[in-house]
Amino acid sequence: MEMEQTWRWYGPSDPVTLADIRQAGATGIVTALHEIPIGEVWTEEALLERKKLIERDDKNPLRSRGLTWSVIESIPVHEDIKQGKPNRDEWIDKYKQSIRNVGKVGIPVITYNWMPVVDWTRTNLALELEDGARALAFDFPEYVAFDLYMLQRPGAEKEYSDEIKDAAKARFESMNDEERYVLQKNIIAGLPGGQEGYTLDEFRERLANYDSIDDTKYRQNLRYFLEQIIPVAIESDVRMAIHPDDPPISLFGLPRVVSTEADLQYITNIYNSVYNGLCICTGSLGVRPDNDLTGIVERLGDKINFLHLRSTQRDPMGSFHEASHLRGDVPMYQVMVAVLKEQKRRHAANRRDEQIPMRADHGHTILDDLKKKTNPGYSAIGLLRGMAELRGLEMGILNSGVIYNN
Ligand code: DNO
Repeated sequence: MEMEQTWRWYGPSDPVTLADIRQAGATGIVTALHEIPIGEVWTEEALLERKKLIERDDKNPLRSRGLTWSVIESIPVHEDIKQGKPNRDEWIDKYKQSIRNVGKVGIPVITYNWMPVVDWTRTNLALELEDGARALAFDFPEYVAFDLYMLQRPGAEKEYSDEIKDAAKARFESMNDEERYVLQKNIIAGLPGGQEGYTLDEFRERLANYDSIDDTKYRQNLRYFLEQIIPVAIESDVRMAIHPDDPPISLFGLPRVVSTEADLQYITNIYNSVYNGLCICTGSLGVRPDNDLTGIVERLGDKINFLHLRSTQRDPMGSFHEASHLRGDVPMYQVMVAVLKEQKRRHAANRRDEQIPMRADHGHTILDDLKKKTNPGYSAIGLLRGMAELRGLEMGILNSGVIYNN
């Protein structure tokens, strides 16, 4: 059985249309009600309306378009819950209500993340590769340059080696004002699908909220949240999928607790249920050489509710850029074999969630899209290339006998 092929759609304002997605061959839509402020309840009406828009034919609403809203990515978690503030229960109650409403309209999976203050983070949204394609990148010395010279975070210089600090200084000095502004914007102004953006001062204030929250405390806050919401997810038949930290290292001295296999084990053990599951993002986890991606899929496979397939290419300074889907440091063949074996196990166990939703994540900007305005990482042609490659790899594996004859 093939995985369920899905595509992230940013809603009615996405330059990539539902008709485009259909032509790309996806059958599942991954989206969110991005217009709802973080923390507020997603009502049944708003969910249903969006679901109809996705699933029904534009011209003949009695007909299906051939797409299903299969995954919500994401319902963001309010900062007061993450920080464990005294009023967190009020926000948790709203989150529970959203889960119930999602269950009522029949969307099976909710993705969320537990990254403090910033969602996914990059320094460069258009790194030019040798073939002229543009890729998302995280340049560690540039990030350190921002931290030390623009944010001027107290105590930051103690956290980096001399080698990195020298590289950061050289980088900063070589940049003009415009380049510095773009760097700041890329890091804190918010990327598509992420949290809201900040000015430098707002960002400093947000960071200060975490002055007394270390990894241990932050993990306890996650435990508290999961102990509250997972029973509701079970009742509502909605499987939760936590997305790993991207990148999987501490940024700005903030706590980071969803970066390694041990972190994922800890989380799945908090409440041992498929409803307390994972979104395995190979590109995020793959930035750490100590993450054994194939092993993670083998050992935690039964908890995978969603897959982001993409690859990253690391360098020795701690930087990385997004590679094409079958290149880079992610062993995509082995990962996919492990995923397909997991689906086989689910089939044998008569699990309803045998077919795991996957999406090609973060394509390169290529061809005509280089001339268009696109959402960074989400231009149609690059994602189409990624998805086509992944689909071919999957078909090759399924027909090779590796999964079903051994
Ligand atoms: C980036 C995405 C993230 C992800 C959230 C999940 O492309 O992978 O923004 O959607 O972190 O909550």
